[in-house]
Amino acid sequence: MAMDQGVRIRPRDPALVPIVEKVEAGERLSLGDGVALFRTRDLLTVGALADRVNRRKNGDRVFFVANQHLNPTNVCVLNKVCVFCSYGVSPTAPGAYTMSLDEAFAEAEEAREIGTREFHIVGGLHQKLRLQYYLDLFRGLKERHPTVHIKALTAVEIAHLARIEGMTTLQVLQEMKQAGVDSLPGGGAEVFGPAVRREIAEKKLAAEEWLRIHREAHCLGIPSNCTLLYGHVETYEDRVEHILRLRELQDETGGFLTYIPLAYHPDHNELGRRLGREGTATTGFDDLKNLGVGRLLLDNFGHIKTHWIMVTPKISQVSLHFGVDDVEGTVVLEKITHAAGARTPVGLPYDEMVRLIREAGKRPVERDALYRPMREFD
Ligand code: V47
Ligand code: SF4
Repeated sequence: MAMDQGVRIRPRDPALVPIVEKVEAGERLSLGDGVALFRTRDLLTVGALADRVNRRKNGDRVFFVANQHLNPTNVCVLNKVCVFCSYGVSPTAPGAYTMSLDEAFAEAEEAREIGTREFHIVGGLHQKLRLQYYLDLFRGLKERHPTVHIKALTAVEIAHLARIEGMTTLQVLQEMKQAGVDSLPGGGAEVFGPAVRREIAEKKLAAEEWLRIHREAHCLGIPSNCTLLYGHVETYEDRVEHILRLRELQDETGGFLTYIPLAYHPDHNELGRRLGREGTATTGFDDLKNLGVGRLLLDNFGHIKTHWIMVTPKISQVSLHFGVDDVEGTVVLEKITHAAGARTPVGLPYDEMVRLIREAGKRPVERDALYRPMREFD
């Protein structure tokens, strides 16, 4: 493939020379390339390369969405299993909550005033909340907000509902689609490598199951997102192998909309205590690295999303020159990362999203959940 005419990138780290050549020739990067990119201290070369790839795909447009997170319950049967999570709790824990449908509809009412285009709905795996509750929630939301896209339930929640209902995950997905679900969020993937999974989420849905459920969704015409939880016990090889499995599924289905690396937050959870990491989140260097390397390895993805909630709005803004074209959205009220010590705001006003993008010298585009432009700014 012919490369763009930009100035030749000259890495300071000689290990990156063959990678620069490959990217300039439009060649796909390998496992070894990915590991070298994570290992290098030459962050600016990673950023320049990722920026070049992103500009080829998205020009100087940066997307954001007016979205609203809804978390129906924090009660989760896996609260002792996912040792990295501070959100999921037992039903008797202080602060445990489960929304009635009316409470969820009332929280969603804010959508009318602030122009929400997407509900992002995820939560814990509640032993007693049946599939019908979720189907009623989706139908009720669609009735009340017919133009708002519903992005709901991680593969882990879908597998849980299938298990308690004695259904297949495909059947659950079909019911969800009929009830108005338009796409799936990318959570629950964590790190696919079995050794890491054993350490941070033993007995949680295996990698193969997570990938199978996303494949099923794609086959039903439900697009989805995908994630990697980084910054805990995983190695660079674990990160790259995980990303390459996502690339493989994307080659097969084309159903992923975007990739979102998630920065591990160590407060108020077992893993943070075990690692002696409380109060020390990931560094800006590693946050930018994960975004840039994601852009470079996932050559078949249209978009790379920074979750500003986890890496701060400032790092997200800088990442717009490190291969990122999507700054998530307004969010309104985030709970999962804040339970684990995030010090970022729980939501950002629409105008602030526009300002962050503009000040980075990029063109803000308010998108819908499927990346169709809704409003473009100069
Ligand atoms: O699945 C849990 C992660 C995920 C912690 O699809 C943690 O557009 C960091 O998936 N530190 C939920 N991460 C969030 C998620 C997401 C977020 C934004 C956008 C999208 C999307 C998806 O959060 C969980 C888990 O992987 N998580 N605990 C923690 N302590
Ligand atoms: Fe439950 Fe999800 Fe937290 Fe695991 S990450 S404990 S499945 S809420």
